[in-house]
Amino acid sequence: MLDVEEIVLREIRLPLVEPFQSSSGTITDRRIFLVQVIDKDGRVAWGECVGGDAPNYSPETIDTCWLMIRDYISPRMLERSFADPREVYPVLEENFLGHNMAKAAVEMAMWELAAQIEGVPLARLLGGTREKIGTGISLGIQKDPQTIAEKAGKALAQGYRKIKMKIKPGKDIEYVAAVREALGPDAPIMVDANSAYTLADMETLKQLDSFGLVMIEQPLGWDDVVRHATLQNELTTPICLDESITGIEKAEDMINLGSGKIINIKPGRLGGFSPSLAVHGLCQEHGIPLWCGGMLESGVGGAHNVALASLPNFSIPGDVSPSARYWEQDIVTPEWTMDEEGFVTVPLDTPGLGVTVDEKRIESLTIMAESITRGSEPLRSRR
Ligand code: OSB
Ligand code: MG
Repeated sequence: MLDVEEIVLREIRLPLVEPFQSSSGTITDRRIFLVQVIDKDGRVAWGECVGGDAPNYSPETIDTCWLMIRDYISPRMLERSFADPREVYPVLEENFLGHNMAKAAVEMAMWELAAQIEGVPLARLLGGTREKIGTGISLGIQKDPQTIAEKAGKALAQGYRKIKMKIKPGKDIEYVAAVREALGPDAPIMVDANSAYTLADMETLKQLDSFGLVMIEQPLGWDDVVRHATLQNELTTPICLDESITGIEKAEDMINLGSGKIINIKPGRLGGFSPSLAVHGLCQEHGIPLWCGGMLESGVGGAHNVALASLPNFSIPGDVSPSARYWEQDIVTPEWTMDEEGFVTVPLDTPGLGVTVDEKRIESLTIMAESITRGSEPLRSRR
């Protein structure tokens, strides 16, 4: 039985080892939002909310998530118990639109709590079958084509199995050409535009088609599936949707309209593990391959992503890079590592997350915290 007694929200800040630039902005310090779900027996399960500092990837931010978790999500977890983590998502969906990243942070912690109670690794509770997962890297926009080509070459030599580069108008064709030239014709490279183009950019987008990319991620509008279908008709390179796939119905639309051929699943964007599993099943039925995206998570969110990516239809290497690619020091032990072949090992020896969360370090890094229990008054009723 999942019987939650307290939910603790915490913000910590971790500087990235190098700033990360995409078409939507630059991140230097990641504001990391951790959620602790504590049950009546004192078990502690962790969630990480992937909301960003600004509403430039999705409409949510870390601050809107905080409000939603405190005032709308936590009360629903505290006022009842759950026999199964699959019951959590429907409760969060009832008369509660959007705010997927906020919902996901708690929903995923509830799955981890269930894994602890059942004494199984989270990966296995989710239905994962893999023992190791292929790893890719997402490289930010660099100052010139030579710099990105060097970084991509280094990543390939380190073993990464998929090299993704961010692009935006004006920093695209020459940059991709430089990377393709440096890495050779067979290297698995792809681009991610984070919604920076429109159909008016058709000429540029068609030029991208000539580089043998494994896919083009989210070239058009963040919630679009219609124009992406028009574009996919014009391209031979598969389109992969990220931002646009916010639920099972969007995935169905993509398949029915032909808006893309691959989906990047981020459980935060979808509202948690339950909707992610639903999209996984749908895509498996329709022969749509998946990979697990990343949101510059700490090792806590990384653990959730690794567990999900162990499911069978995650057949493309994910953006689940080792800790050292992001941080000087992660907040879990052991840190996430990658072998020379570009694989991360799925932890299967212990129940739950499979890594130990460094609570002492988190405590010392905490800049804001709030505890919610059954008696807590929501902000909206404070005077
Ligand atoms: O579009 O995949 C994206 C990071 C933040 C927000 C959006 C995206 C990303 C990344 C980084 O590409 C992936 C990672 O965590 O390594
Ligand atoms: Mg993306």
